Amino acid sequence: MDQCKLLKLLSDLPLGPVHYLSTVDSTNNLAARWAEDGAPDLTLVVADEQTAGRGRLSRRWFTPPGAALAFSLILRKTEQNYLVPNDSISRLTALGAISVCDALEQTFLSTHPAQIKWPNDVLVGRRKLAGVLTEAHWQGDQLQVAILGIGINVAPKSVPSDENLDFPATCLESIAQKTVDRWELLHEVLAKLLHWRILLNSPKLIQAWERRLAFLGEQVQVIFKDKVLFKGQVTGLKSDGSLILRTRSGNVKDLQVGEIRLRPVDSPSE
Ligand code: BT5
Repeated sequence: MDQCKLLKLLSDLPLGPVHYLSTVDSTNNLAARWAEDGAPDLTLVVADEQTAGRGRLSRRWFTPPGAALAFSLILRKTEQNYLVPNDSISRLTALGAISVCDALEQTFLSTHPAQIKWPNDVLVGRRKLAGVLTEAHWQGDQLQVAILGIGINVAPKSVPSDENLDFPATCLESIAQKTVDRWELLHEVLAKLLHWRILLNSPKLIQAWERRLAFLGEQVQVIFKDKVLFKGQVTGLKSDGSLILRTRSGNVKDLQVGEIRLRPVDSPSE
């Protein structure tokens, strides 16, 4: 891939400026710097390799060259396009995760359902295939810009070794059992993102997220700083994207996006 080919590939989509880099520290870092310099809504940064790709809470995201998709989209409040209310930032993460799931199923995985492990992981066959990192930039108490970063494992080389993982991982080619054109997938994910962006503040987004919720009806462990806080059954989502769980004693708890991780109770890693 190169800048010219990428522009051509994405020319039918109403995006902002599109940038391709063969290597970068993190597409989210670069997008954030450009956003600060005024880069417009829907500016896209795509990299073949990230040397310091990031997950949530300073965790690492592994992106070796030639094997994965790593990109960030600048979402800016404009006259035509709004963002989300300040208390609904998790909708932006859902926008990314739902678009990845839809695109996977529409292109290479029509027989393998993709699910969302709340709040930001895309799972196929209960293994992590993609992750979403949303970073919000505020002006006073107003959300002005969000950087939506997406990493998708395509070829087997993109999957980190087990000792670097806190949840089992996989890649698209292992599931699809064939070679995959990652740029075709990029095009489809972006097309889905543009579709769902219009529905960002609609109940439809939460409904689509809930339909794809991993472990729905199952018992999970809620983990905070490597400690199991409690166990509960996943029962759904609230309209702000918080996760609803019912504990064994019948109490209903909501989880806000934060330093929380979920594990199915039967997880071999626990
Ligand atoms: C995420 O964080 O899953 C968000 C990942 C977002 C990556 C994209 S790539 C483009 C953009 N630029 C960036 O710098 N980031 C975004 P989290 O839920 O915190 O998961 C991080 C954890 O996933 C790590 O601690 C590892 O255990 C695991 N991990 C790291 N690399 C992985 C990979 N390639 N596949 C599966 N799991 C991985």
